[in-house]
Amino acid sequence: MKSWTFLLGAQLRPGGRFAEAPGDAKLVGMRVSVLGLGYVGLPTATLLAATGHRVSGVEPDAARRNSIAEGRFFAEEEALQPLLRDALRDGMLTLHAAPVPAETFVIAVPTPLGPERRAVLDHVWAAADSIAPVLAEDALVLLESTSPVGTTRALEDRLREARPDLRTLHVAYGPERVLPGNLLAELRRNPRLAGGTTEEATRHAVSFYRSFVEGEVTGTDAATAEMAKLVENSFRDVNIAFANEVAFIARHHGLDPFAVIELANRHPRVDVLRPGPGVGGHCIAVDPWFLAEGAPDRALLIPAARAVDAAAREEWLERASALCAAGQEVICLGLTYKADVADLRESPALAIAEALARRHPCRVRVVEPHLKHLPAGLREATLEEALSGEAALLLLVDHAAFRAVPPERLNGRVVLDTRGIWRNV
Ligand code: SAJ
Repeated sequence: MKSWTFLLGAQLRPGGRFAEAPGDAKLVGMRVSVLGLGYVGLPTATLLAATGHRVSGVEPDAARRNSIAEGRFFAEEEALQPLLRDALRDGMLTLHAAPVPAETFVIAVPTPLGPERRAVLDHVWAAADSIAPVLAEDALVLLESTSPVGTTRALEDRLREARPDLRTLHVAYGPERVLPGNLLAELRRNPRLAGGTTEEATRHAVSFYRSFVEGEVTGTDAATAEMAKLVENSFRDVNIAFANEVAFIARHHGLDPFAVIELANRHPRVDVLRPGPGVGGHCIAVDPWFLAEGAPDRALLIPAARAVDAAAREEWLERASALCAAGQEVICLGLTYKADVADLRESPALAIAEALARRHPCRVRVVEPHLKHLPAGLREATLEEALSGEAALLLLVDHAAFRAVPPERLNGRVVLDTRGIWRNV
């Protein structure tokens, strides 16, 4: 039985699914199926359930389903845990290996980068094929996975081909903008886009997001929403690459790049980002290629930015490697892709530490306070060992624990600080 209700006095149109909702009317109590319970899918499913939707979370990986059921998944996302526990306990969120019927389907599956630097959409197509048999008339299908321009339209074509019997189907793109480390708050508060393949689909998608998101929801068409998402992360990638190029040039002149950038940023319209050992995470290092693949001949800056990123990794690897070759032990501080998360996806710190350890197996150890176990092949050191010994220190991640090191403990030590947090010692 359909049981959604509108809040704030809006009317439910008999037989309709999204009545014209006056003002800020909100839709709750809908059956929503979220496909893929990862970084985006799990917080989304949890927030939807907390808002009053009845959510079926679809995750084919049994081990991940179990660890979600036991509250062991994303334990570092502290704000998420109580909401997730409540949603599971109250039965507002149920876990499934395959899709069950629902009014709205949210596809939040991975879209990795393939060997040709093109998006691999296999998981999206598999998700589409899995929901096709359970789609009902008037269903809303939302793609949230980061995807090249045109994917939502292709998704709709695939669903229509599988279900030619459906008269009405609404398909839209609803990109996420969450920052790992603060998933729930970002999901709730960030403004977001919703772009349908038709105006009606856009309207339905906007209503859906307004039902659980506090940030402004802007409607657009599917292709514009797809490209806007790619532009956001490419903008960051290109700007971090610029910061790294500034760092190369500053070091060439014997200058401190962080001091140069700090002073340049005193200009009211300048905001250079921070140089580092390169960009990691599943989004920023990947999405620029999805943007470029749509028009490879027109993408000049994006591949250049990616090349600068590779050069930043290379520079720090070579500098540390030279120390090892001269007989020095090097302790790498940090492995994760950014500060204060336990996430190793596309981490430049991990890539540098692993390459260094492969070259000099006996001379490299690693401190990573956010991981219980280091990846195979890396030898562990404690922060205290790093600070009290003679080894050179390669600071790769600006974790709070490393920021808190008193400057006097680094006196007289050989320090390679990729992040600029110890540069004044
Ligand atoms: N980094 C630098 N210098 C900086 C800022 C970041 O080297 O000045 C590095 C970080 O160390 C890290 C990488 O960039 O390796 C990315 O970190 P991040 O915090 O900038 O972003 P992510 O990957 O955690 O999340 C991004 C966000 N996108 C933008 O800020 C435009 C987030 O809002 C997106 O939702 C997310 O990608 C995503 O899922 O697409």
